[in-house]
Amino acid sequence: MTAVDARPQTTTESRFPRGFRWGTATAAYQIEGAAAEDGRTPSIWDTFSRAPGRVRNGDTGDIAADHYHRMDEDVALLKGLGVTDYRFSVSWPRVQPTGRGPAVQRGLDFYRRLVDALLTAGIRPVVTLYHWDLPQELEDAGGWPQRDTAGRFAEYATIAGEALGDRVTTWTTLNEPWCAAFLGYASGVHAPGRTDPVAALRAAHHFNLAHGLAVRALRDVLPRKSEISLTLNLHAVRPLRETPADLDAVRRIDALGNRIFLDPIFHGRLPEDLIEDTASLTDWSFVHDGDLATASEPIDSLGINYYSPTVVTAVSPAPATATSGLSDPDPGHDHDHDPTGTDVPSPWPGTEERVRFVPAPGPRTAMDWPVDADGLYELLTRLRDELPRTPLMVTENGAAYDDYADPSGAVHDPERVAYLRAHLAAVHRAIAAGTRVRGYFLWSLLDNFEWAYGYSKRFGIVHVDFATQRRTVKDSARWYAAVIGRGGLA
Ligand code: IFM
Repeated sequence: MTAVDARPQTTTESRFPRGFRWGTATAAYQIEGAAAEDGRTPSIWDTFSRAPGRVRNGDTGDIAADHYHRMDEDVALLKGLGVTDYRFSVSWPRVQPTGRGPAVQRGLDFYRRLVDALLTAGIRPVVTLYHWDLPQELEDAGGWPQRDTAGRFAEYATIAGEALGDRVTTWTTLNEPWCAAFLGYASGVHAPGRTDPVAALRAAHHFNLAHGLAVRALRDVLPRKSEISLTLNLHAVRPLRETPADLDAVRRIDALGNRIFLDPIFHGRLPEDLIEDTASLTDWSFVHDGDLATASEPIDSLGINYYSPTVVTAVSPAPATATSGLSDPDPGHDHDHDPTGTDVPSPWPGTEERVRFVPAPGPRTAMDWPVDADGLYELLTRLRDELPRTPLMVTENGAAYDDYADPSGAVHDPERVAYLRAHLAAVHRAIAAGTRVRGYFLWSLLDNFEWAYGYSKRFGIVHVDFATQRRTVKDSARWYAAVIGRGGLA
């Protein structure tokens, strides 16, 4: 432990820098509902959630938290929290239903109203362009494994930038392309539910390309002071043991989970070890000349989403030795497991024979994800060292617990408060250790549609009764408001 780690968390020492951005985050399909209103057409998540057995309880985002109709109430909640920023995503099929051609003004009007309401409340809007809701027509044309989708995305970025760029200063191109590529196209537990490892690798590359094309498109239409970013769910990967074999397992997962995006976007190259590790699957000839230069178009900051660490061990040819003393294999975390409880293909193409995921120790959230704030500190300080000039934002962090409103109407969620406190302390330690973290966005403002888990997992600091759409502020929301008010942890 370093000297910085050992310092006690007193009130003074846990104050965050002046100007620190305190936010909450949401995503369109998870909260908006109004799935067929004002010209919106189905996205891959509308289709996926309707397919039998794909989403727990057959839940869909048709109504979700009905944010489309309750936007004013939700902005009032944000104002009550005292957040400086609010991160939300624009639904592509709401503003450009077929994924090509002209925009639908009624769809854009919703976001214009939202942005205006936020600005009136003194809250800075932070827009994510892609949080997984690809227009179904583009999936029908091949989806993200198809190169043309990257070009379509740039066109959509232009539409959104032209409509909102006069009032939105912070833009994020993609949210968690790892999940969209590998859970969507390799393990199939996310939309569109395909299980083709090569398609997933192609999708990952086309996300990098789409990001770079969108950065260029946005720079063309946004005012010069605008800030452009992207958000990655980087994996804090640890070896089970400090052996060369386990360290090699870490290297493989780091390549496929982290450097597959970091290297193209920040260095204009693909990791050589990734190309070698996946050589039996693809020769990467879908990467064309100039793609990596496009992907590495300079950006202004990097968003990090962090929930829990990943522990790996090398697969040994002698299973009795490899498994002794270990718990059951963990297929990874962050949605890597199938919520329906059945076996699914690995979301880690090319590593299946070599790497085993191991449950990390410690308490767990309702997602069964381990609570380990040190992983966030590890990621942030790694980025401090590897990308010293890039400001960082924690664009998502939070936890699901089995919350309920008690007879008095209160929602007590002490475990979430403990989780948030530990992770904010980790952010604070990282800042004290010289990491340029500019903001923290709590996931999530509202209980919402948790993808393949449907409404069974509650991440909100505001409870939503999905039968009545009644919002109830949880204890964690009051706690977060107090943290924001004092500018740090007590
Ligand atoms: O709900 C998701 C979000 O959409 C993306 N990041 C992880 C969250 C919790 O699973």
